[in-house]
Amino acid sequence: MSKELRIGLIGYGFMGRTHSNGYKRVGDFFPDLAYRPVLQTICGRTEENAKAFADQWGYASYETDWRKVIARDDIDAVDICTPNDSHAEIAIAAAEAGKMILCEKPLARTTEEGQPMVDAVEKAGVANTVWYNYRRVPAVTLAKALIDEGRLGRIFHYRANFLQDWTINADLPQGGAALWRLDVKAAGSGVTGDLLAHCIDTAMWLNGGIADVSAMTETFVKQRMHNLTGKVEEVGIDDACAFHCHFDNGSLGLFESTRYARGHKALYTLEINGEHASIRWDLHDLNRLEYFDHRDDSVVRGWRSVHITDGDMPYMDKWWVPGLCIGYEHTFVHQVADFLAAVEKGEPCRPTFRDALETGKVCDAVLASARERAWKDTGVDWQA
Ligand code: SOE
Repeated sequence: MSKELRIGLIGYGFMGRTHSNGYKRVGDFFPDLAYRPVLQTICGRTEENAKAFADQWGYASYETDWRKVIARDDIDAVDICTPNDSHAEIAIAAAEAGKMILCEKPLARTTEEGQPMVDAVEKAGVANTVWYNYRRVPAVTLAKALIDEGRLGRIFHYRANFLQDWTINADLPQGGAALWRLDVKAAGSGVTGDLLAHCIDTAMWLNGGIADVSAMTETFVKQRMHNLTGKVEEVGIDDACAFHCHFDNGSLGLFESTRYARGHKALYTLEINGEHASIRWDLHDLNRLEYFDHRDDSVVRGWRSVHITDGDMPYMDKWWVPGLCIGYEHTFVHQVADFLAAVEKGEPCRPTFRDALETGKVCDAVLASARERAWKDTGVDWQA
């Protein structure tokens, strides 16, 4: 008989839905876990919306003040899905109340804001994780295994892009419900904290720490109407960012992200070139991992497109039969499963708050480098 792990979800936007789906599905597909999430309460500021979300997703109750969620004795874990500017306050209060915490990425707007969050969870000794979900795409998880086995040999290059096009319209306002990602006060930064943070998390997981960076950013639309003030205000986020870097292992990195790449909705791609082999992956074709191995016989040497659906691939024994695909939403189910397994074993669920702080250090260095037009050391201390 599994034990209940009662969830208090704070925030009911896009991420509130992806996480809720993870909690709901996990028990059906990972039946051997010792813990079972219970959708205990959902919290949002607008009562009507919080109640509607609770009804739709099957939460037992709703709240309109996150402090009440944290004060409740019947909540074991707090899941933070609010805009970035409230992560720190909620996480620190939750840790002090002894709750486990699952926090949406990025951890915080800056390293300075994130450090007390790390201190709070470590002092309280509570389980914690940050939802960098792309680690849990089976093809990406497999890439990690292939790299760790040494199949690629020495790594020379790491390349990643995350391209979108949803903010090109100059009439799009900033701030408020769905558009807080355009408001620097709420988000902290633009594509750097929102999209490159994903690329940086995956990159350091696969290839180790990033030592220094040189970056450029651009804000293409400099003023937008602010939904909360009704006034036209300066835009403080970066619409596009490109940086290159050195990894601790001596390899070179090249990263680009923008929300102005017409035609690209969420194109996250990565490529790693090693001495023996290379790996490529693309979010739009997420069940495939491309692999080239120079050690193959020359007559058959070439890029292999491996369909990651067989039961011996990461996570895939839990899903369908070989040949049948899974999607974006499954990465959140995997993260919940890994979190529950980690709680059971008393082990950290990576990326922890501390791991996510290191990603934040790279983001801070990228933004500082762009601002000052100079190379910046990141100060990252990456723990494999
Ligand atoms: C932004 O559009 C966004 O929703 C990010 O916030 C997510 O983290 C990313 O996975 C998809 O794009």
